[in-house]
Amino acid sequence: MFDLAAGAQGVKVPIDQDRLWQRHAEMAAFGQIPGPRADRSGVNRPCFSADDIAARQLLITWARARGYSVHQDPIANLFIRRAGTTDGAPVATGSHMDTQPRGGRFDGIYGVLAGFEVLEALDDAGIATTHPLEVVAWTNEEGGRFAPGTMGSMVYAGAAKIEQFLDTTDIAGTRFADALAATLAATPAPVDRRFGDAFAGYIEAHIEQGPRLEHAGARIGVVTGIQGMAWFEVTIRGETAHAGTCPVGQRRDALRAAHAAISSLYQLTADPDDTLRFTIGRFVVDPGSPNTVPNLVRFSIDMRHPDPDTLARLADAIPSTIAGAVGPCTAEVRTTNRKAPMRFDPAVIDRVEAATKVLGLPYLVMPSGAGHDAGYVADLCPTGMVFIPCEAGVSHNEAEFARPEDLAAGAAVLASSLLGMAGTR
Ligand code: HGY
Ligand code: MN
Ligand code: MN
Repeated sequence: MFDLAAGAQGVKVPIDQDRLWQRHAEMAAFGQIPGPRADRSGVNRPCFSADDIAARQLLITWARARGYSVHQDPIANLFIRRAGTTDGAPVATGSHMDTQPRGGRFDGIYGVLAGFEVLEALDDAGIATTHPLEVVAWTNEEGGRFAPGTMGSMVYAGAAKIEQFLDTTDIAGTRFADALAATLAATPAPVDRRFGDAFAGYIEAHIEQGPRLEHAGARIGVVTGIQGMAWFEVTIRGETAHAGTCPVGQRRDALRAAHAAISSLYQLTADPDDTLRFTIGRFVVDPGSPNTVPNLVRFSIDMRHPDPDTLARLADAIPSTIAGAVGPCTAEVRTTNRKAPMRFDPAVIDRVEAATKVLGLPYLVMPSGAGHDAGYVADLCPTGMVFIPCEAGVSHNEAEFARPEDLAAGAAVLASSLLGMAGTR
């Protein structure tokens, strides 16, 4: 048990470390893939996959067993509600249940399960809160199947309209709208929540997904904000030709053009300080035949930086850099997501830091390199995040690992911080 000290108006909330660890093991079974060791399998649980739906159904089963109410909104964000002594705006927590294709057992799901553990621990301790508490599982945070990521929190917070995403397709050609309809129908919860319904506050627990906490010997990250990001989808078009007969000088070779464009982009984004993050994670070549000159290449760009001006300058230079490199081919550059660096609410940052201090946990005050749903929820209400370390900072990788005692410590800080917001009798 991880006893919560007086951080939250002196109440003791026993976080059950074993229960929290066991719930992670049960959720990791949905989409399990081999990992570096038998006890460290990875997870491939794309948004709205059968495994994602099964994980949602299991969470709802656990919630119903505790007497919590369960709700969805029209983009299938899932809300688990523990009643308060009043019916005011809930204090919320949560994260996402979908994973990367070669994902880990903690990215996203930890925030959902830590939040759920707080609700259960409050029940076990007989503690009532003034505000209702809600755990939210946000739809499609990762964006691995349907780009961009953070669709659920973006739409809920009003940063995008659901109509923008309905015709998005995955690599198999399935429309987001069709997968969404199937998920809503398969999830035993009424679609009775509206986008933008108020929260009194929101705190998300997440693994750091980087090495800073581990290097600093810290067990908690008090998160100050999230760096900016810009996502693009680039389409380069040429013309198919015979690989054996067509002279190179007469070709409109989309792959050769893509190679030139990407070389120019790596020059544009070279950063001796290694602060900029520039990633081409998806690359598709058509028709993909060894003896046909490619006529189409599609690739993704994920670019991030903590400074808004640097990010904007480089993002604005991407279309012209590509256009100048593709020779006889044509290029289309579509921005699929753009978010400036953001800071969390100072009062929430202070609350998380105070709870961490009371619990006597070594901590680091730090920004987040990874994107999170909290980045959008912050547009709706006072928001913050709690980080825990993950081994060697490894994430978006089957080897992702977090210690049971750190999962519990993060949940204890979360409990104390949420209680401070939700009020107790
Ligand atoms: O990409 C991100 O930053 C998040 O982990 N999905
Ligand atoms: Mn995540
Ligand atoms: Mn992730």
